[in-house]
Amino acid sequence: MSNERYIAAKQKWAEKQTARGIRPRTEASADRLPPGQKLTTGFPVLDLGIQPDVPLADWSLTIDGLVEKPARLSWPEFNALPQVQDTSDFHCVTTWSRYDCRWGGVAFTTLYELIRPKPEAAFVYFTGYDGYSTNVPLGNCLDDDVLIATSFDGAPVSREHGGPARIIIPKLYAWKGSKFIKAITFLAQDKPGFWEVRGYSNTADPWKEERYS
Ligand SMILES: Nc1nc2c(c(=O)[nH]1)N[C@H]1C(S)=C(S)[C@@H](COP(=O)(O)O)O[C@H]1N2
Ligand SMILES: [Mo]
Repeated sequence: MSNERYIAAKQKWAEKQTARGIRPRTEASADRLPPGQKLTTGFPVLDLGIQPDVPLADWSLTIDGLVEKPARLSWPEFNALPQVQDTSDFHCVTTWSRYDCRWGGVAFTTLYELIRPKPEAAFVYFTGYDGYSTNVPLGNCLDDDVLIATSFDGAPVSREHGGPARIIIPKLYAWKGSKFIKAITFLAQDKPGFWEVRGYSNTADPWKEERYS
């Protein structure tokens, strides 16, 4: 991970913050729906048949692997980190997309600063309380719209949608964002997650229709 890329991400983030979380859309709507997707106004639920009940008193987020300062944050500690809001579109590989999801929580870059990945860290492995996992290159995680979300449309993220906290990576298909997030591990080598070992694309770019490999 080059420092340059990190600084560029931080700069974009700072620019956006001046707009106080309001993100004007300049693209024509025709450019907004990735190929093969259909717009939905509902919010379908996709999970492994398990929606774990994690009482806030028992919740923690572990950040470990190739980092200078591993952390295990309690719910109050996590929520004391700087909070951000971001509105983004959500694309599920099963062909539905939902526009203008209003997420609030902690920017991935905030965690990055807190735990300081070692130079050899190049991949991030996410684990959920339901046993789910997924893998993403570190570079994708440093985009200004990536966050650990605790609110959706101004209310706490519901259990069915991955509460207490879930990962949002808008530029990738939604399976790359773990619901019920439990641990974030920094790795030197890529390690395929739950769907990635079951034939889903490793890269998951909706604009390139990287659905299955
Ligand atoms: N922990 C966990 N995260 C997950 C999943 C899951 O089954 N477990 N499903 C993924 C898939 S395939 C999608 S499309 C989205 C669905 O999020 P939603 O249920 O809030 O629509 O979560 C992703 N993250
Ligand atoms: Mo999905």
